[in-house]
Amino acid sequence: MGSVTGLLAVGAALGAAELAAGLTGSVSPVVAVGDVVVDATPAFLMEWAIALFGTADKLVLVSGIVVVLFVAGAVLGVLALRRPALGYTGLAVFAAAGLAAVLLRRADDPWAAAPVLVGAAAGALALALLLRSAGAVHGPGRKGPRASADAEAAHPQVGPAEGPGRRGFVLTATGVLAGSATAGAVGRWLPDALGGAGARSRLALPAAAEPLPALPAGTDLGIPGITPFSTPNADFYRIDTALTVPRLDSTRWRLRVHGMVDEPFEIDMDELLAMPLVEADITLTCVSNQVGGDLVGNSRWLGFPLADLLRRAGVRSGADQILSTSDDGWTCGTPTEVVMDGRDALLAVGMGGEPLPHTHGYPARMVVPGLYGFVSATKWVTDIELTRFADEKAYWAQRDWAVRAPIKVMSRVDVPAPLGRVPSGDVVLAGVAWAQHRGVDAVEVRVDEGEWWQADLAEVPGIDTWVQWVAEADLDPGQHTVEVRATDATGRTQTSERAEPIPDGASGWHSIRFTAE
Ligand SMILES: Nc1nc2c(c(=O)[nH]1)N[C@H]1C(S)=C(S)[C@@H](COP(=O)(O)O)O[C@H]1N2
Ligand SMILES: [Mo]
Repeated sequence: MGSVTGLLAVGAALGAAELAAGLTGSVSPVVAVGDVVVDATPAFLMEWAIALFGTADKLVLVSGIVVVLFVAGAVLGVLALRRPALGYTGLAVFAAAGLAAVLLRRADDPWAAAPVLVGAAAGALALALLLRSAGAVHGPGRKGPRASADAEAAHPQVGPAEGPGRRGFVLTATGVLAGSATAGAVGRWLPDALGGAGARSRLALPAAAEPLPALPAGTDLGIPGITPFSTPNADFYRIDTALTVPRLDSTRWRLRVHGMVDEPFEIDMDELLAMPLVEADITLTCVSNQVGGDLVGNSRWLGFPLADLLRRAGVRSGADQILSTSDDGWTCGTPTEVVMDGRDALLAVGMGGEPLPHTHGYPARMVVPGLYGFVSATKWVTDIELTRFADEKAYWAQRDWAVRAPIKVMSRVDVPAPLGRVPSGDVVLAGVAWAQHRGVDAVEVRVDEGEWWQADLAEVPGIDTWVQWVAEADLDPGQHTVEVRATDATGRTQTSERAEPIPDGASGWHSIRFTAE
């Protein structure tokens, strides 16, 4: 009964905290604790967790925290049955830890403490109610065997071990459980359901002041199994450190531009959407993408040129780093000169003809062609500070990743599929290659380490996207290996030298084995 009491008190605290977080639009304490754990975890442990759990690492962490809380709750509940003060003290200790975590992460949010305080109060209330009704069974007012017998006589359906006290406890427990589950569910669902004017579904994006022409015919070769030129939003890879997807309200969103500038300023979404927006086709790539990996995607982005935004603030000389920060506290350092050199670096609001999906940074993110995402593509961006690389280090730079990270020229075989089986004779080889903001000049393939020959390239709208390639080989039945390498427009050919993603991106040739039959 003690462990049930403890479990339910923890459940009540978590449910009420989620409800309060949903109502106030502030961070869930469990997520805040998770963020602090992630921040405090040494890089090697993080990499191990990511290697082990992949993109499920966040779910594993949040579940882990919840399990720890419940186990602690069960133990405290047993103790509380003897000494209630122990139960309340335990609750207070966890509340203090939660409070520390949310204040560490969200010192600027006036509501940050509310979920923890409401949760602690609900936990204490549940504990008091449950201890009282448990006390009716075990405590000083314990009913003797006679009372049970009486109860049995009055309510024959109640088993011999049951009594009015125990039934009271079961009723209280059921009530607490139902209340916490409802509070938790409503808290999670509330932000979306309430979703007023700032909800993603309500955001009407203006057309671009300078719309791009439609993609040239022939960007897609239409080969079965090849990566489509335009990645649908739903299939776009997602990489970030956020434990739960931030779901921002566009009417509350603000971007502050400050630091080494003449005129710091803030803009909101209405102002941003009233400015002349542009479109750009840009392929995004993650530095963690392995050779042959799929952490790369292409979209048509809608946004305001970052360079114009910075010009409005007036960048002071010496400010070589644009340090951007997301709503959830992630930071990113981008070379100022890259953003100012004329390329289509955007403060983006649209992706693939829609507002940015929540997973991809709604309501606004950065997109800079030619740089890996970790040094350029801040999602849920709320702060841009002009600073010096020598003065401030962004999130991944603090964890031994590169400070400057242009995307390496890379190519991938999509067709045939790895270890696939194809009819012998004329075999189609196809895939994609990228060298953003330089452009791909050539793609070569070779089979079974024979001579290299040139693949045909599809059309591209510019130098900031990937390109599809295709080649044909006449192959006898048997096992074959195909390798691919690209050359960018500066004449640099992809190196065969294998490098791991850390610190500045993987290198090496992609090869796959398949069988012709
Ligand atoms: N707020 C925030 N933005 C972020 C990140 C992050 O962890 N947090 N990760 C970056 C990295 S490493 C990459 S590769 C891109 C991925 O963008 P996508 O998830 O839209 O594909 O987002 C970048 N922007
Ligand atoms: Mo990334």
